Amino acid sequence: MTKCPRCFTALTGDRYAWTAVAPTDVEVDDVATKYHGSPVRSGKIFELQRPADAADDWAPEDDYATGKAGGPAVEVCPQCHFRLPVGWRDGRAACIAMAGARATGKTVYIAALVKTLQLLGERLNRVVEPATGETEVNFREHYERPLFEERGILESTPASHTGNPYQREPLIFSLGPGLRDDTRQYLVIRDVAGEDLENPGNVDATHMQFFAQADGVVFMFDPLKVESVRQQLHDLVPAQERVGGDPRSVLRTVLSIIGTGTPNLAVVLSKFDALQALERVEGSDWSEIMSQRGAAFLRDPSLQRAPYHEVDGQLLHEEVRSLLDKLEARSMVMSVDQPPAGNALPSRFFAVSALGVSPVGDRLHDSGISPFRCLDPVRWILAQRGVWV
Ligand SMILES: Nc1nc2c(ncn2[C@@H]2O[C@H](COP(=O)(O)OP(=O)(O)OP(=O)(O)O)[C@@H](O)[C@H]2O)c(=O)[nH]1
Ligand SMILES: [Mg+2]
Ligand SMILES: [Zn+2]
Repeated sequence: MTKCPRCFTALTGDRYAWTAVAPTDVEVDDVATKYHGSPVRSGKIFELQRPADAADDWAPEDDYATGKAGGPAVEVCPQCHFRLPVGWRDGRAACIAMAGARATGKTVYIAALVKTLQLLGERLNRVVEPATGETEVNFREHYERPLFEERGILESTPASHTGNPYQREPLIFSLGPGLRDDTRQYLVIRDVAGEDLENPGNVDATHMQFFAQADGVVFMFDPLKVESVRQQLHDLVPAQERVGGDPRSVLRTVLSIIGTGTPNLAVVLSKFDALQALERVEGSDWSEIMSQRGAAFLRDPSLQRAPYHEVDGQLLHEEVRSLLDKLEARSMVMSVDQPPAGNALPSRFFAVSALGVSPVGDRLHDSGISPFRCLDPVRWILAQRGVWV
């Protein structure tokens, strides 16, 4: 069973919906509008429920949809009316939602992640590419070009109530056929604006409910938000202008949105290059921690071919847990272990650096981008979903 790439609701064999490929009449679609967060217009939606007395192998008749639509039809998600990519139900997708305060590095991470996934794909003999035209344009315009071509840092992701929030559309990447069978594999990522998660009023918003249905939530924690780290880094790396809100309250909001959902929760210490730079602060306790030989957080095995490396992952998990303690983030670790609502989620701690080195003002460092451990959180989630294992 796979999920809708927008609302992440499971697509079961009991409910189907279609619309005409080129509808003649379009009007405001209340359902799609709620899930999208701003007005969406659609053609008429034709729904079909499995009849109560249907046989086990029941499926819609081949020409049911075209008959209803009076011409070519496209399948849409019965829950949110998102147009499903061709053959979507036959594939296997891992659906991931990004989370974190403003400027924690979510958007830059996605850009670096996709590049690193492509490298891993080459080793696995798989092509990683946008699965839809929308993803191709969206990824190029908002991630790839600003970062890799213009070599600038990215703008804040626009809040969902403003002009053109590109993150309302999911990023859908095809990962090629499976490693053990021919099922097409996909990775769906939904970027979010930290601003939207810093607003607790969004807990009940329908357009945020994909968090509850996600296979994985990647929650980013920015070490530069910690005053003592910022002070020690003072002369070592350029200060960053954009600063986000309180990570603890964002985590609370995210956990409330998830409610009784059961995604895997990856808690990620982002901008790890900044902490690594602390090695150079002579005589400080951070310099001692960051120069420990043999620490998992100082090596990056994520491009190794084998599936997600469980032993390395657990080692890193314990190390990052103690780093978070040191970063005065113990209360965050506690709310992961004992969430306010529902049961503790399957969770793991990670450390990543999307850029590899600190940017200088609003430009990337001259040495370019060298992502560090970016694949780990996603490979952990993919492994739980049986994608690329
Ligand atoms: N040193 C360092 N800085 C980073 C890294 N990744 C991102 N940054 C910095 O953090 C800033 C914010 O990154 P974004 O990816 O735009 O943050 P975001 O979480 O998407 O922010 P919103 O869209 O506002 O929610 C960037 O402009 C960079 O300056 C990293 O790996 N290392
Ligand atoms: Mg962003
Ligand atoms: Zn949907």
